[in-house]
Amino acid sequence: MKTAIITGVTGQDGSYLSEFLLSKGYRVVGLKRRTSLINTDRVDSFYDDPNFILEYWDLNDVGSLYRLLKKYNPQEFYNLAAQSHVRVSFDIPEHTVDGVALGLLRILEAIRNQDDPPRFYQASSSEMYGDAPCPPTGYTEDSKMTPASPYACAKLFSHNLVRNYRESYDIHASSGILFNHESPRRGETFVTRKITRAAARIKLGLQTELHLGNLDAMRDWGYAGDYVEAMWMMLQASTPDDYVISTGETHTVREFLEEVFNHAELSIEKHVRIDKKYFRPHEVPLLLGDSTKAHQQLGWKPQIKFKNLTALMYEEDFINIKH
Ligand code: NAP
Ligand code: F7E
Repeated sequence: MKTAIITGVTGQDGSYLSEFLLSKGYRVVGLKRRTSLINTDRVDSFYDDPNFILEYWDLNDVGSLYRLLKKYNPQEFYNLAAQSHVRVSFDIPEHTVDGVALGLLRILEAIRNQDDPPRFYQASSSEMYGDAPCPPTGYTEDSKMTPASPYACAKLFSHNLVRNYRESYDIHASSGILFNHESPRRGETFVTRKITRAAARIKLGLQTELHLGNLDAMRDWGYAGDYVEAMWMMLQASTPDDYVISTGETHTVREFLEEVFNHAELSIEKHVRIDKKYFRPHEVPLLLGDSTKAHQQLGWKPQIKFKNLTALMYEEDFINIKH
């Protein structure tokens, strides 16, 4: 039986990846930080699976990392933990950068010092492109990157560090440059989930207004369940590499809003207000990814695209809030 360690297991991607690996017969060791309230909602459905183990750890905790690597001797290690909210990274830059950049450095150092280092996956991000000019068919692995937030700067540092460790120490370390991916388990303050949740609550008479920021920003939105499979595929490849994971479609926040509100038969004019507090000091105006390399070399393709994604997120929020 293979063992995989996943950091950030309580997050959106951590929960989908755990389910996926458990279904493939892995033993999954999920690392979570201590919180004052229980935050295992996303892993509750497989919490009792005998092959699923939770351990405490934090991105700044080097000692526990060495102990856990020794205890479980994993074949695969997925680093998904991060303060992942771009807007919040302007408010708490030091915390964000310490976790995303130095946290990753700590993990890579521990891994390269193992007798038999696990294969390693790093959660890189399309935010690393920032406001660099976008080619008509989308950003590729080789496109210029000009990150536009503390979060994105730290992710680019980490992205470069993974390549540096791969080349310097011959470890199997890959980075997935994942474009925005969403699901009913998406954090409630990211724009897609904020919209689907508010639409469901308005429909059910629990809320009257939804306050949003910049509706003109464009994103390449995919489905988290599809994207975690790409992470696993990267670690099964004979050689490590970097891969863009995206749908190849881009839409404005306004289009996402319209799609959901039309589906719910709600009026945007009546319920939506623009609020300056949700604008960012530096916006990333357009993200569009070209995942040709992942398709050709890994055989990966997204299954769920924009229209189905908006409907599935709204429907699940509606059902859960109603009950
Ligand atoms: P998420 O839902 O925000 O989950 C982040 C996870 O990291 C949570 O489990 C969180 O724990 C944990 N975490 C945060 N700070 C930590 C710390 N100091 N020590 C230990 N754990 C910590 O993020 P996601 O959407 O699943 O994304 C997974 C990864 O992919 C992140 O690295 C993100 O930056 C990156 N990424 C995401 C996207 C996307 O569109 N979703 C795109 C590209 C890259 P709590 O549950 O306790 O908060
Ligand atoms: O914003 C605009 C906002 O916070 C998307 C993270 O997973 O994906 C995510 O980062 C767009 C931005 O995601 C609101 O200005 C308008 O242009 O949902 P978001 P993000 O910043 O793209 C990348 C790939 C990651 O790596 C990150 O970890 O929507 N927007 N009004 C709003 N955004 C929010 N959050 N809230 C609003 O009210």
